[in-house]
Amino acid sequence: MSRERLQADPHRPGYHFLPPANWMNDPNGLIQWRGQYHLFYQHNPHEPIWGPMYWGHAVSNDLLHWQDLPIALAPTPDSPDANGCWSGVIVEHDGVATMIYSGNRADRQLPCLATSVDDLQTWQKDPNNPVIAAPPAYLDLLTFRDHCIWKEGNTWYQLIGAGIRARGGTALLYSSTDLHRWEYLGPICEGRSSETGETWECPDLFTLGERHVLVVSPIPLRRAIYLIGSFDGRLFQPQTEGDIDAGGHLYAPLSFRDDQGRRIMIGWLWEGRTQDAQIVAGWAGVMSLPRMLRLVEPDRLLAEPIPELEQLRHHHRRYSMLDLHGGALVSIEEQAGNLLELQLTVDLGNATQVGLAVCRAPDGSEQTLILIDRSRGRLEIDRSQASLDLASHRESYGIDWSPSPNHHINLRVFVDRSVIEVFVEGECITSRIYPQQANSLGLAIGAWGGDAQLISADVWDMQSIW
Ligand code: DQQ
Repeated sequence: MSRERLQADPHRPGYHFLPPANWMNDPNGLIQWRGQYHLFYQHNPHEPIWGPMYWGHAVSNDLLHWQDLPIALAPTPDSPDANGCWSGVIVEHDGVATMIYSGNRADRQLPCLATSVDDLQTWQKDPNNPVIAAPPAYLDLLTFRDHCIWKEGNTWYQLIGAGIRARGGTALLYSSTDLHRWEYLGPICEGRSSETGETWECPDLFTLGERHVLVVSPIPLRRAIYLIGSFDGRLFQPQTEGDIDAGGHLYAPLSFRDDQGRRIMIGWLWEGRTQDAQIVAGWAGVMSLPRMLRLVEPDRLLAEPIPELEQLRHHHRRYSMLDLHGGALVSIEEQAGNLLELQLTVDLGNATQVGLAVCRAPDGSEQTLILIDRSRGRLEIDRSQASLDLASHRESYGIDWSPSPNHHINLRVFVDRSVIEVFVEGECITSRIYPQQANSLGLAIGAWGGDAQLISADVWDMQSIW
C-alpha cells in the first residue's frame, strides 16, 4: 500500500514519522551515517497489527522530512530469525555498519548480527548467528532481548534487556573486541518487580554530562522509565527514577548522539483505539517527535522538541491579554485546524482549573482538554470528550504539577491529527485522540473556580512532511 492511499485519513499524522502503511512499533538502529539520519523500525508490512517483525527503513537530512527506503531486514525461514527480526541497534565497526538485533525463533530471542556495505541499504546476516548462543544459564530469565552497544577503547560493550523471575527487570552486560564473540560480565543492576517491572525491554544506556542514564521499557508497566545514576563499567547505581513521557502512549524509546553532540530520542506512540479500528484504518503506530534530552538538578531528565521543527511552522497568529472569567471556554479560533504548534503563557490567577481545548467541535461535542487542575495538583490531557467514538481510549494521563510562585505556566503543544504532544517545563505528555467530526478543529481556553488570563498564545499551522 502506498502512502498516498492513506493520505486522506483524518487521523493520520502529517508531521510525525510513520510507515507508508500497516504496523510499526519500536524505533531501531537510529544512527547518523555519512551525514544522514537513518531511522529503522519494527514493522509488519503485511497487516496493521503486530506480527512477524521486519525492519522498515527511512532516511532524512534534517530529522523532519523522511524518505522511505526498501525494507532493511526480513525474517529468513529456518534461521535464528525465522519468526521475526526484533529490536536492535547499529554501530560502525572498522568502517563497516554492523547491526545487532534479536532474532526470534519459536518465541525465543537471541542476538544476531548483520552488516551492510552499501550505506545501510541492504544487510547481510552473519552465517554464525546467533552471536550469543543462549542467555546465562544460572539466571532464571523471563526474557532476553533488545540491545544497547557502545565502545570504550578497543572494547565493545553490549547490554541486553532481561527479567529475572520473581525478582525484576535487569540489563545484562557483555564485552567483545569484534562484535562476534561476546563475553558475559553480569547484570549491571536489578530492579524490583513491584516498582520497575518484571522484565526490561529496550535498554538504552548513555551519558549526559557527568551522569549516566539508563532508559528501559518495563513489562508490564506499559511506559518507558529512566534511571539516573553512575556506572563504573560493571555496575550501574541508580539514584533517581522518572517517566520518559507521562501520557501513557510512548514506549521503547531509542536515543543516539548526533554530530552536534545532541542526545536525541524518538519513541513509539501506540494507538489508543481498538484493533478493529486499526485494521479498518490500514495503519498503526507513529513515532514521537525527535526530542533533545538534558539533565537538570536535582536529577531530572528533561526533553524538548528539536529546534528543526520550527522550519515546519507557517501562518503565524498571536493572541494576547485574553481575560478568562470563571466558568466558560472562550474560543480562540473556531477552525484552527489539527496540524498545529501552540506556545502559550497563562497567568492562572486565582482559578482552580484552567483548560486549553484543542480539536474542539463548534458545539463542544468533541474536544480534548489540556487541563491544569490546581485542586489536585495535576496537569493532564483529558480525553473524556475527545471522540464520539466511545471505543477509543478516554483515560486521562498527566503529571503532578504545581504552579511557580508567579502563577504563570508556559505550555508548548503539538497537535498532529491523532497525536497530541505537550511539553511543559521539560516534561512530556503525549496522547492519541480520534475525533469523528470533520469540524473538530477549534481552539479554546477557559478557567473554572476563579479568574485567569491568557497572556499570550502563538499559533502556527504546521506543514506536512510528506
Ligand atoms: N518489541 C520488539 C522487541 C521489544 C518489544 C518486538 C518492545 O524486541 O522487546 O517487536 O516493544
